[in-house]
Amino acid sequence: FADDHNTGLVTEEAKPELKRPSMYRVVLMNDDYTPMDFVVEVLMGFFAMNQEKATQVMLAVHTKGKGVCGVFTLDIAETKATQVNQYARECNHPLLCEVEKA
Ligand code: TYC
Repeated sequence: FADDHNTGLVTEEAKPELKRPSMYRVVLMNDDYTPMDFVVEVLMGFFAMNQEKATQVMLAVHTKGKGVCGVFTLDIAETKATQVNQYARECNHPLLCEVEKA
């Protein structure tokens, strides 16, 4: 039903407007108490990183204060952050994951 060529004539030809979804960063925050090994396990378990990559990201968060674990559509980003925060709380660590628009 789109006016494809701005003719002012809206045709009956259905034209889906395909837009790329907005993307969101899942960001891990540094803290003084969560063990480094735990953070590495979280990055491997929830973000499918190998040990080398997970260690790199963990150390970047440790030194810079925060770091990106991955970029996802909103529902996946929110689910990952919630899962990480729930797991960290179950394990009595203050580790915090946040979502921000990319
Ligand atoms: N700063 C923590 C420590 O020295 C390690 C750490 C890294 C904690 C990354 C959180 O997101 C984090 N044990």
